[in-house]
Amino acid sequence: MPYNHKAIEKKWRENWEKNPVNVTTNDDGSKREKYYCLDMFPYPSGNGLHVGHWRGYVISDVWSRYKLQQGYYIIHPMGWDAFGLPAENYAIKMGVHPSISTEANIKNIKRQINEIAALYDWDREVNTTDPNFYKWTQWIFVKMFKEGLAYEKEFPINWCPSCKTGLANEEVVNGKCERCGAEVTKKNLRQWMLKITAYADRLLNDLDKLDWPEKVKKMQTDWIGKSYGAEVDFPVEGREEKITVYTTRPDTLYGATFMVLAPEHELAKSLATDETREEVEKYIYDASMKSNVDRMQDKEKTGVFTGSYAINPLNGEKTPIWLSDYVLADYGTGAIMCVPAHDDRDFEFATKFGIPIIQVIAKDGKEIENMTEAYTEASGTMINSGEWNGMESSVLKKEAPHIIEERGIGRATVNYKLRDWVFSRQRYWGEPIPIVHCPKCGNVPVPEEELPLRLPDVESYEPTGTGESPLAAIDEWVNCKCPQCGADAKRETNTMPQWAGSSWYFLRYVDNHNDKELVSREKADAMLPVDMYIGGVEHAVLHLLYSRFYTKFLCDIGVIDFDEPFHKLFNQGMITGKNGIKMSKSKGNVVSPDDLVRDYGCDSLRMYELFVGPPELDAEWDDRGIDGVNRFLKRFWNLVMDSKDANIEATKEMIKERHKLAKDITTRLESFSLNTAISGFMEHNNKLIEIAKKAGGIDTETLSTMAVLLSPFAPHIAEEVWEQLGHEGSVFKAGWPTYDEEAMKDDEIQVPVQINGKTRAVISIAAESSKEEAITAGKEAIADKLTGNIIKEIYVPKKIINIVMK
Ligand code: ANZ
Ligand code: ZN
Repeated sequence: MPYNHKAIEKKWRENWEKNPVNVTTNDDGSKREKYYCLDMFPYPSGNGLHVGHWRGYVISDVWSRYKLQQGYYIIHPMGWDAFGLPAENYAIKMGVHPSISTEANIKNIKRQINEIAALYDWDREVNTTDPNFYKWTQWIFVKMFKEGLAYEKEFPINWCPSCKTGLANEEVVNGKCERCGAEVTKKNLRQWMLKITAYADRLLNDLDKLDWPEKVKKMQTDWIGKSYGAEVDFPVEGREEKITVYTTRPDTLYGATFMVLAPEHELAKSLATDETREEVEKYIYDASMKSNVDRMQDKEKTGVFTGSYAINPLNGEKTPIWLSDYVLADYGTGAIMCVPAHDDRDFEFATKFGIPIIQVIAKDGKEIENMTEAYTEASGTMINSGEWNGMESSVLKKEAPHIIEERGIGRATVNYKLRDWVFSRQRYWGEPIPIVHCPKCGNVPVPEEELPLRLPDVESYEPTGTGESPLAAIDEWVNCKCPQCGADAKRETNTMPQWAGSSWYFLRYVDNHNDKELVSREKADAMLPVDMYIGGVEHAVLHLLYSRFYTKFLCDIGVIDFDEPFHKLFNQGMITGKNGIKMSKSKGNVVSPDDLVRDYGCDSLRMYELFVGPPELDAEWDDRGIDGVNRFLKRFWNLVMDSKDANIEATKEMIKERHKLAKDITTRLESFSLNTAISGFMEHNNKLIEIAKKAGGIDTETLSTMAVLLSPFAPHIAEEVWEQLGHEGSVFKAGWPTYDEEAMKDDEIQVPVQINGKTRAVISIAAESSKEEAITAGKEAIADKLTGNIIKEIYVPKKIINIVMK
């Protein structure tokens, strides 16, 4: 009977439908422990899945089934991240309401996902656009509002003119909108903010607890960007106000030869003199049209002198005050002291505008004569620095903030790069922010028992571009009564960002039908947190940081009892088309899994998804490669068919091979080396075929072991083989095979090593050694005697090694 993937896969799909192999709860009284293996849930886009999407889902399914075989009960859910720009843009483009196109897309993708034959427990399915789900997304917001973590602020935010919405810093990549690629600008808008900065230290410190790739931890650490420094107050000549600068290098204070303010700084305009006013105002206006990222980029510095001077509080020097857009308004104090001798940007600026450069740190105490670039190392001896001269700069760097504090000219500070999270979007397709604006009471949250606040239907859901969401146009929705005092009031019309639902969805899976609580404590305690989270590295900062923040908040208010959501994280690499080009519809290089499943079967495609390369690296897709794994499955199948009725008794060789196989697959799985696990199957299968040629077949236990080991990777054929070999019940009830190092040992034999027929040594080698192995070992043993030219090397298996020399 030849291997017929179609028949086998159909048969087992139907069978699993009736008798699910996954144990999804512990309710049966079994003492199984839970294992929660989570995929990053997809956006239901209209393009469907390609072979690149399969990769992550196959990896997570292999891992889930492996854990199932190890005796855990598996929580392996799937759902839909269906709010947000991609779904909405798609809907606008196709001219259908987002809810309709989203539903259709979900249906299609769900069908495709089922083709993977993953253990998904569809009973746990969640959809972020379902009112029963977003009720809790809104509930979390209300809780945050009550705790003072959600607040309103007028703010110059990143604005995408094409998507017509505000964006979080995280959504701006190289000055462009992450979604559509349009140049991002600034717009002053009233925004809802989440105070993620209140959690900065915990988000930083708790990274230590996590079994995550170092790369991702580093990215989060850098994003949070904690630094120690000082604020220094500079009096302004002829004025009352002082300007406070933020610096991480207060040790260089004597070298500060000018000061720069962000163009948005509150004093910027007023520092202008009659001569400079026109130029200053023009500069301020131009800067307002650029994005932060643009401003930070390496390009020629621009700036304008205000005409005013500040006084260096340490030495009383007059320092000119400039405006420049390389200083950001929303970082530190929006004002800096500039030390051109020791900072690249300041050096460039000073050189361009002819400002003096004073070196204050010198390597080996020697002053550089003509500086051509800044000396940026923080090690050296202080010079030109009054009472600090002669000090080691790295020591001073730590002490300076405290000295400044003692002198009363500033204070030591801790600063973070992390900003509060811009949480409102001026779009339709998102969760309405559950706030009522009352003329008397101010901002009042929608009472918790009235949630969900449903997203109303609108006629035109396209963005307005006015800074208001399309919801603002629905009077009967906007006008409402204040929940607190009953006065006429208006609803908030902004919606939440894409990230709102995905920041907590993993909690809901374990109790998705609960209409009383977000998740019951009992279920949360039993099934959370996530043990393994699998997804692309593109979410290293955004989604993973937000999820950690939400989890910590929900822990703080007692909803759950843990404060890190994802114990272990695995980032799979991308599958690319030819020459490493990202697979996308627009590039026309998408490989659809549907045809491959039809021609080779799901099992072959699953295995090939892993075989293409190390799972953590990007891999180029080549359809032809699937032949190789398909051939392996056929050969294994034939071996089973030839052996199953032959009643073969296990030989030592077979037993040895069985244990080696179990060890190889287990260790490769444990180290997540899934591609070499597949090649391991191929090698051992070839070895077994060789053995079978001599012995007339392979014993049932060895073949059964292979079926179990294969079951996480190729579940259908594993089930069929298991049944063909005469076992009752599913292969997934078998349990993961163990192995015994002793049984793997090769038999050793003693062999004489001769030179020209004369025995010179006796060595012990493995009985199964090949000619090559035997001769290499023999030559090693008599290396000092091999002085002439070797003419011939003879190995009489298991008897003699003879080297013929001249
Ligand atoms: C004087 C100085 C001398 C600085 C020196 C650096 C080197 P991090 O580590 O990223 O926090 N800075 C402060 N606020 C800024 C703003 N709003 N926009 C742009 N730059 C700003 O960087 C802190 C340093 O970046 C600060 O220390 C300040 O320049 C600059 F040899 O002050 B420094
Ligand atoms: Zn009111």
